[in-house]
Amino acid sequence: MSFHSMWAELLPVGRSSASGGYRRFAWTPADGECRAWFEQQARDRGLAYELDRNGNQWAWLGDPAGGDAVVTGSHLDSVPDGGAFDGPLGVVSAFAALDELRDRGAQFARPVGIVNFGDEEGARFGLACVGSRLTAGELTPAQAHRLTDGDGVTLPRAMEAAGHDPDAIGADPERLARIGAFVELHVEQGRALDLSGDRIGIASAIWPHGRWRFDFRGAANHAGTTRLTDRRDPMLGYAETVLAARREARLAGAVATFGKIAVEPNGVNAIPSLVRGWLDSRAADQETLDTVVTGIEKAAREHAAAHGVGLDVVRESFTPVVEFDHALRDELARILGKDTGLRVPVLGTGAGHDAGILSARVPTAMLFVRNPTGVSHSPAEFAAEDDCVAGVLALADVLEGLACT
Ligand code: HGY
Ligand code: MN
Ligand code: MN
Ligand code: MN
Repeated sequence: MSFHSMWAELLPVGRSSASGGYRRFAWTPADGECRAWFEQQARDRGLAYELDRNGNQWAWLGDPAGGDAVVTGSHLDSVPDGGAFDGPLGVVSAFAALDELRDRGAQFARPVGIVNFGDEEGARFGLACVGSRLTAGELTPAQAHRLTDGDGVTLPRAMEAAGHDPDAIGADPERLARIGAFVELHVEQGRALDLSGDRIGIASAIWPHGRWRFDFRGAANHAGTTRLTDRRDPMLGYAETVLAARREARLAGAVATFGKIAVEPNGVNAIPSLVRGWLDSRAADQETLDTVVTGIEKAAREHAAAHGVGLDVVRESFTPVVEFDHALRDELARILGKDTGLRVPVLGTGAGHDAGILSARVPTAMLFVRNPTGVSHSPAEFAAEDDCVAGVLALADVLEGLACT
């Protein structure tokens, strides 16, 4: 099966020798190596290769102009020190599943597409799913042009440096109109399949989730000479808000994470003037998420006031709940259960995906592959080889069921 050779080729790209984690940020050289790998796979298979206006890559078997293509794929970029599977498993499995169908002598009745969506993790510019959001028209070119990374490099400059025209970006309804169904295979980012003893699962929904920036503004001063009573230290308001977030999430059965912080002037011997913290919060339903975030913001304002510091809260991104297409979900369950008669587990997820962005415009489904660690966005993320192979065969069965006679 071609999965192993492709996996071995891709594995070293952007990998840290120290941690084993990945740093494949959008429009960086590592991202460029991944893109070159994708294009090579497409050309090696005689597929029609396209790089679209938003930096997403497509490989087509057949002419998708008819509008009923079955598309599969995922993303190749990563979070800082990310795992090997989140994204790449879906892209490598897509090519391997197509190879499997060709080996089976499958007769294609519909075009099949493979996609690598650009900048899914948002690790560099702070917004997830940039490639799919631009394509879906959920992100305007003006909004995208304002995205800036931690070094002050804007998205347009980064795109230009990678040889892509930033003025070409924008909604691409014609491209979406080509897609009759999109199926994303992804490593599970949890342990539900490990606990149920299944190799493969089908997604039911993606939790509503968002990112909020909390700016605590105090008074910079000398760490050695300023009495405690004279301080307006924003770090205290931030620290107490992190604990309040954990409390609010636990009470609501949701999740809330302050995983990223920026401090100014960021000196060991300087009381900060500004502490900027980013909250990622997710819940099974909108009402719960609203309750959690409202509770966190209320606590943050109280703590800020208690320490004489200012607070601004900005919602930077938000993705409403995604209920995947029921008919397509049930078709996947029928296809995958037809030989064994077994029910394939259907599970929700708190992780965002390009499939979540597309689902508002295209019938969309997701397949999950067992991750015995349940860990993701970390070098510890894992999927066993036989489960990866099971994922490829399941994806091949799904593509055969949807696109072949
Ligand atoms: O953040 C997420 O859930 C996704 O992995 N980008
Ligand atoms: Mn991810
Ligand atoms: Mn992912
Ligand atoms: Mn994703």
